[in-house]
Amino acid sequence: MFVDEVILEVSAGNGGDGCMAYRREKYIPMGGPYGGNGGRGANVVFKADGGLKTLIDLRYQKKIKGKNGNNGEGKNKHGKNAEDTVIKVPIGSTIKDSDGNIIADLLTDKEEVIVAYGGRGGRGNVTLATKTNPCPSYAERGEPGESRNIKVELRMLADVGLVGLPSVGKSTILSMISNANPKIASYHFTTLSPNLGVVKTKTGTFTVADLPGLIEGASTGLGLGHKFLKHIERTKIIAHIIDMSGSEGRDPYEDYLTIRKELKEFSSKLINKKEIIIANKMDLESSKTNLVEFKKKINNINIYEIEAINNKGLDTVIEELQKLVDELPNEVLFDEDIQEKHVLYKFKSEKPFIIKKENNMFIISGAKVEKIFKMTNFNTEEALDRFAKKLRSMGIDDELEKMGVKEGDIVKILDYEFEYTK
Ligand SMILES: Nc1nc2c(ncn2[C@@H]2O[C@H](COP(=O)(O)OP(=O)(O)OP(=O)(O)O)[C@@H](O)[C@H]2O)c(=O)[nH]1
Ligand SMILES: [Mg+2]
Repeated sequence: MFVDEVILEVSAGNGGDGCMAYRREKYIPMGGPYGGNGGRGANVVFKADGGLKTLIDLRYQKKIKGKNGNNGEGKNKHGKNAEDTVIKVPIGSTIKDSDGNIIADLLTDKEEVIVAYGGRGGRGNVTLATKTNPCPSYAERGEPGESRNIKVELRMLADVGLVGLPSVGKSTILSMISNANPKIASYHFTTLSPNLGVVKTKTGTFTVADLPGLIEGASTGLGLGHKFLKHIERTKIIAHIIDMSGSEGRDPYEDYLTIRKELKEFSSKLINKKEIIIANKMDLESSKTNLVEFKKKINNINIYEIEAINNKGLDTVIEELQKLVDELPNEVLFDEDIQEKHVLYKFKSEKPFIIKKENNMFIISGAKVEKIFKMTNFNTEEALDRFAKKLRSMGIDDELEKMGVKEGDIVKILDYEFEYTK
């Protein structure tokens, strides 16, 4: 799979509830309010981590939930804010909302974005005290944390791209050095889309993309064309694979030139990339003499001799690749595909409420009104009054009147039903 993707539900933590308490101390008669505020709920944060290569760790985690803030306590003690939940993803991860809008592209190491905001803590009765109501008998509940469905996509930024003519052994190499199981066969164009593998070496890991074979004229659309070359624009290293045996009747040096020409025609970026040359099929008879000729023509560039099929010579190759991967800077380019689809992410300005009439019941919904509802603790008359006032100030009563509400009709918010009184 070239684009690694995971669908997740993320919920930030709820705010802690505010506390309703009175000061009761010896010799202090009318102690006044003494309840502290709740703490903020955890944000869910996604952070790019240069050490990660795939989204595999997220695949088994369908839901991510941030911790709730602590509740406020008496003696005006505020609840603690919850620590953010930080999810590490590889560099190159794109996070989208359920409509496909991009929330963030994490393109540099340690870059981070808040994907779901934690709820604020509810206010305790100390904070809620006003001149007209110096000792409220209610406190707010914590604000619910934001919850949303997201998709995380990784445009695989392979460290190394395996490039070469068809049937030179690219997929065989990938199967030997990595966890991948690509299809291998003696006919051309066995590989139709890029395969990715993760290589573990003594000192680290890197990723390799095995690309479909290129042929002369690929840049003009022959064979599978060059559409896959754009994937290696983002790689650090090109590993150029050559069938040194000339088993299909071609000259290995000509093969080398053909591929270089196609790379160059595709883009100057590719031709200037760090390249290593791998001579494969060294088990076949003609390979030794061909290699001598090849080396003469190419001016002693270091060439790695391998027999992919027998897993020979590959240890040296992967050690060298690991070294280069560690040395070279991360090349993270903006993919045009991403840019095209990139829209500025904005919260839709929501209507504060919607009222639907069903028989004699009025159902009120909307993010704002539901939030006020969830933050209200309905255990005292005063809290209920305050809730009613808030609805009135939002214009809900006026709207209900317009819709013909009568005394005693049922008004419903979420699961809560109450009778309408003027
Ligand atoms: N003798 C010999 N044959 C090899 C070696 N490596 C691969 N082959 C054979 O070469 C053929 C092509 O191998 P693949 O790995 O499928 O080649 P590819 O470059 O991925 O080919 P495409 O996906 O079609 O571009 C297969 O029959 C392999 O068994 C090798 O070191 N020696
Ligand atoms: Mg292949």
